[in-house]
Amino acid sequence: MLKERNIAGIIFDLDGVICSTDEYHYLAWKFMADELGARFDRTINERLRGVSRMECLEIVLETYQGTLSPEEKQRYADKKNAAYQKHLLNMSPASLSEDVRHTLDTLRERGYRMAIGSSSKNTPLILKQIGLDRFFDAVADGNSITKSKPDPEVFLQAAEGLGLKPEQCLVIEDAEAGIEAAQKGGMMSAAIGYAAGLGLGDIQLQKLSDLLDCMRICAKL
Ligand code: B16
Ligand code: MG
Repeated sequence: MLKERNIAGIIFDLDGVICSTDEYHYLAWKFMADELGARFDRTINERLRGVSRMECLEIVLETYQGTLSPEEKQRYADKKNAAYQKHLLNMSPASLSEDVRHTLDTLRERGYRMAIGSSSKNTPLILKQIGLDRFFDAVADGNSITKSKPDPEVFLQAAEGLGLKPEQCLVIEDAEAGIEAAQKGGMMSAAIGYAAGLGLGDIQLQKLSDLLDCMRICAKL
């Protein structure tokens, strides 16, 4: 468990952990699926957590009757992203919950190194919108990786950016693919949201600030 490790770094997933952009992904894919006449609901949506945009499109197209060329697929992916970005542009520092802000500030005070490990190519935009573009010590995201979760690449990059070994890092994730990626990368994981509901990860959090007690217990041991 956590107490057996000397955790020095925390790697946060972005969508669904730091902010509720997972809901905006759902709304944008729903809009896209309706236009295509494909069936899309919240159960299918859970499979999109943590995986890349093009992989998401393939999942959305599973119930689509027609066939799309690679160019058409790219066009739909771009259209989904444009719909998604409209929501992102309405975000501001006020979109960050008090619970998340307090957790990040407290972990900073306690001296942890902190990184983002996200599959999203929109990571720089999101961090800017919520006022966290200068907060993290390292950012690994959809723009820097070649394989998305459940491959561990994004978390290994984040750990390297922090100057830490994987076993010194704890990953916070809401996605099944993200928890699997942390395990494959040799990192402990804390599940929140959807992944916590499935009982995944080494520990489960009801809210992000639950992490503060977990880390305090670890620090005392
Ligand atoms: P984009 P995370 C992931 O972000 C989302 O969970 C996933 O649903 C999305 O498809 C992926 O980012 C790519 O996002 O289209 O913005 O590049 O959870 O890894 O922070
Ligand atoms: Mg996520």
